[in-house]
Amino acid sequence: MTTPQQPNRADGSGARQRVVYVALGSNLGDRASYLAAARDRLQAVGEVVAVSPIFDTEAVTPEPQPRYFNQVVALRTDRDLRDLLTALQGIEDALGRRRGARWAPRTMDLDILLDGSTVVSEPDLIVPHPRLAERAFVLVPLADLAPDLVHPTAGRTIAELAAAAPGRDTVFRRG
Ligand code: A4P
Ligand code: MG
Repeated sequence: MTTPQQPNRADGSGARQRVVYVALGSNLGDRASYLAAARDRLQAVGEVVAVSPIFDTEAVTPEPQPRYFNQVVALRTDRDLRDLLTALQGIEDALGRRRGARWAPRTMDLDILLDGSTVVSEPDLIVPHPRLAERAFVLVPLADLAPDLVHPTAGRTIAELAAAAPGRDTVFRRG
């Protein structure tokens, strides 16, 4: 990690509380119910302090797939990113995620999008999410929560990236 996680507790232990943006995606089964169940379970990982609308989005996959419901939440947590990833994978498993082929349809996909200016580049943990800067299905909901946030490696705001993202016209706000 290029930005160390600073302890902030009186005894110097633990990671700092901050807001991490997490993407939720579902394109299998009752998508709205899976999103609701994931939001509920995220409350055990931190405090869900903001929730974007749900967007109905075209699957960005090599072969055609059912449309996704996508949403982004702001999660206030003191978990370090590796613990957070493990917790997110536990929620995916609890919601019936089958880990087959990459990009296969799934009941729930939870991705860590952004953790402030923190940049992590490890084989199994990349933050900001490596495809965040060009994906309308996460940029549009994220722009609803944090338009002025600057992507630490792209150097542009989320609103700018969302406005330029290909496929923006295939992302529809529900309701
Ligand atoms: N991993 C590395 N960095 C992260 C991170 N920041 N957050 C690793 C979460 N995981 C991260 O993920 C594969 C591996 O990525 C994990 O083991 C973890 O260590 P996965 O969820 O098991 O598999 P995946 O989702 O099939 O692969 P991947 O590469 O995460 O796929 P993407 O890029 O997330 O794409 N179209 C629409 N409209 N909406 C969608 O939500 N999602 C995808 C999945 C494709 N098309 C989509 C959507
Ligand atoms: Mg994923």
